[in-house]
Amino acid sequence: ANGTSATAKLEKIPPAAHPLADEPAEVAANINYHAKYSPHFSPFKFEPEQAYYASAESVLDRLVQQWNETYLQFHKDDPKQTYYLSMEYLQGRALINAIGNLNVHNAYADALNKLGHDLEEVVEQEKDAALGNGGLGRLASCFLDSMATLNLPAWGYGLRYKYGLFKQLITKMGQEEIAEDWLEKFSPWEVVRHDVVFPVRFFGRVKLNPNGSRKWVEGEVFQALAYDVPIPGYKTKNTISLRLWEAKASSGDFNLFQFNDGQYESAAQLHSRAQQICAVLYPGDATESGKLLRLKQQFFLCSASLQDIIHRFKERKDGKDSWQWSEFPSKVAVQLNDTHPTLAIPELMRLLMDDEGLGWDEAWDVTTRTIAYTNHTVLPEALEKWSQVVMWKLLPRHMEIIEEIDKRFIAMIRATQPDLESKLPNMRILDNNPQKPVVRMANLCVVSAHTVNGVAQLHSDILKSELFADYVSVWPSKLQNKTNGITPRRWLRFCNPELSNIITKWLKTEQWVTNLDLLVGLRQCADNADLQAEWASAKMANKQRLAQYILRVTGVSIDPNSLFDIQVKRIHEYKRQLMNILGAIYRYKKLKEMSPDERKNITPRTIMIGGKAFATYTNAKRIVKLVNDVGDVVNTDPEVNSYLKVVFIPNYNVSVAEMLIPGSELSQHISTAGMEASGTSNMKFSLNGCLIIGTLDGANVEIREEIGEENFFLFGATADQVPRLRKERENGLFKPDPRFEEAKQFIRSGAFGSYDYNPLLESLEGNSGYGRGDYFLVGHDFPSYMDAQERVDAAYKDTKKWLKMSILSTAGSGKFSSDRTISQYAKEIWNIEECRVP
Ligand code: HBZ
Repeated sequence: ANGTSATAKLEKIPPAAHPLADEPAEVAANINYHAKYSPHFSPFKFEPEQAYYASAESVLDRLVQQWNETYLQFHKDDPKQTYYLSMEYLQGRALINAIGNLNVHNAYADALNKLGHDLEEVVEQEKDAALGNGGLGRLASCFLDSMATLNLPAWGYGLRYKYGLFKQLITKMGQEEIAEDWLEKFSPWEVVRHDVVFPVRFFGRVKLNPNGSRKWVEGEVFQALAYDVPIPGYKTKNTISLRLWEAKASSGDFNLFQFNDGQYESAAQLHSRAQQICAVLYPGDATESGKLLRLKQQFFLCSASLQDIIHRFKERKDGKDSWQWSEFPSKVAVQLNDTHPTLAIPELMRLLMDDEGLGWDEAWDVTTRTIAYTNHTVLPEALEKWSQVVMWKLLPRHMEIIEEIDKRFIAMIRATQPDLESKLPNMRILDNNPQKPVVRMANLCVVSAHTVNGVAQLHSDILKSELFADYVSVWPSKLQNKTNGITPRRWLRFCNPELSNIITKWLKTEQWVTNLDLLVGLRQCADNADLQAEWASAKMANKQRLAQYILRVTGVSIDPNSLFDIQVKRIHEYKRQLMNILGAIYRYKKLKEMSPDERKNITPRTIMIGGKAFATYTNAKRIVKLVNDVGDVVNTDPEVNSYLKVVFIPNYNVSVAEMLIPGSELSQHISTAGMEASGTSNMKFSLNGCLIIGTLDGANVEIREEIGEENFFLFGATADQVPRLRKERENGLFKPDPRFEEAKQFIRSGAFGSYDYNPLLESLEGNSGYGRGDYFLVGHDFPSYMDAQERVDAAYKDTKKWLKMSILSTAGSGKFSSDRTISQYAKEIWNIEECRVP
């Protein structure tokens, strides 16, 4: 009662202190307030770092207000809501994005000036939040930005890893990984919610109740504690949440008796076990190693999130009649970001049956109408399979439920489509191979979700015709396509203000930031000499900034007048960074053979390659080493280094991307056709007026369609040719191109040092012990790749033509806004509508 009356009193007193006005003087006063009173650092120091924290805290003041209004609105209107479950979010920096979305950029720039600081320098104090590996994690972050901007009632759920993606150091040995504690100082963007806590159980056993119901009991129970991160929409009050769970032990789990007895470690055993759960992001980007801890993480996310979702569903029904579970799917949509959160399926079944008392049929109906699944890969080694033995131990009740889903699926097929009998061993969820019985998570998702989607048209077509082909006749409309997108706020408006201003000037509106299709308006002025001149000068400014950055982090000086050619993404054999570096090696060798006069006709190039290799992926690490070794030789060769530089960009991450992409002129998206589900950096480069050299793979296909085939440097086999070409390769029918042989031979000659590159080279050969007989068809595609590179050089010499192509790339990128993607998910999968704060 005391608390309530105190709250009533508080509401009568108008909040004093720092007003949230947009005038620089008041913003400065607010930053000043936080600098003085922050509990996190001394008030006597006001270096850029303190200026960053104080600015962030002052921005959070604004966000908290909008955030509260948003949730009041959601609570009042009680619309259907979407919950995006993802093991990864690659958020990058938040400050510059938040002040941009809040439309207070200039006010903060001026305010910091008044306080003796420079906004750009202050912004760079922030560590990237890298709770993801690559494209899949960054996609989740772009989606959150779009969901907020489109005023959708939506939440992101994830885990609060202490150590996100490792930091990459480049040494004489190649890549080295350093753990990075992004929370070392503290994150000003999270709000811990001690009022939002749910128990999550592991191990234990299933108890049979006298009434026939079942209950999961005993084992270990941890607490999931919520940390909320605000996600502001662009120029809207709507601010949604990314809710990250942290694992804690209950205070009662601390054994005071043991501790007093001097047994410190065992006294705190459960506490240290709890800490392990969210200690590190799983650093895999393709392969799955059967780590129990990873399975624990996945279940932890699913269980905590679903308990929270169910709690909210019940809470909204407060005051009305008690809830109808059949209404749950008209209030809740759950999207699984790949199979990583698949355990949401049996966990929702368990909660509904064992805790809420529903029967199987009712629970199954609710579950399948709630859950949808996105697939991000067709690589067989990346399809998750969990050992049944491990699953029975860790999640015995869930295994019972999965067995039942499997059993009922088989019965359904036998009853309705007996012709599929021969396909059943591949379609069913359990693989009962006695050597290693496993649960196939993708199959569980396809059987249980109401919708399954791929992430680009070609990828979705492949899902239908190959990976999930057997299911198409069972559920003809379950498979959909949702071509990926990127947020135009972070990936153009904020990372490339120079180009953004030009676009706004020529389109005479800034509406393109939320309606990216308006970029087509640039088409009609692609030939305009004034636009081209402005376009060229923005690109040059960005190239100079990039050159300074490269000099600072690598010591290599690059020429802003050379063609800036970039490939940045996780290092993987299917992405074929090896083809890129072989091309660079061939180019270097030809330059060496030329006379000084002949060289004068050459288009100078700077080839930049960056990306992280999974720590145990040896061939990927060899590729990193090779790029660095080639760079060391080429860049210090005075004969040719004004025509060619090769630079490895260390520690590629979101912030580095924001610097590189605006300064790029050519980018490489050269995966073996059929293997890259979509790619999203291709969209970022294209949006920033960078031309693409690429294969007909993933979203490249659609980008080329949108920007026009004459503006895309295409090469290589198509996806439907790949199986035949692999067979021919196996059967010794492949005739290598002399350029390919020459490049490999040059490495073998020791031109780039004495490191043993044989395993890498042998992976490109027919039937080697190391490789898979050039499974990725580098040899087949190399000649057409080199031909396409010649077309690039020729096009670059014609500056007007190149600028026109660049403008047309931006003009044709409207489709690739994540606003478009998310609108499609909202309409075609989630069935949700906007809920806007007035
Ligand atoms: O998802 C990527 C795809 O390779 C890319 O083509 C697509 O554009 C992007 C977004 O749809 N996939 C990943 O990034 N996958 C992972 O990072 C990953 C992480 C953990 C795993 C497996 C894969 O266990």
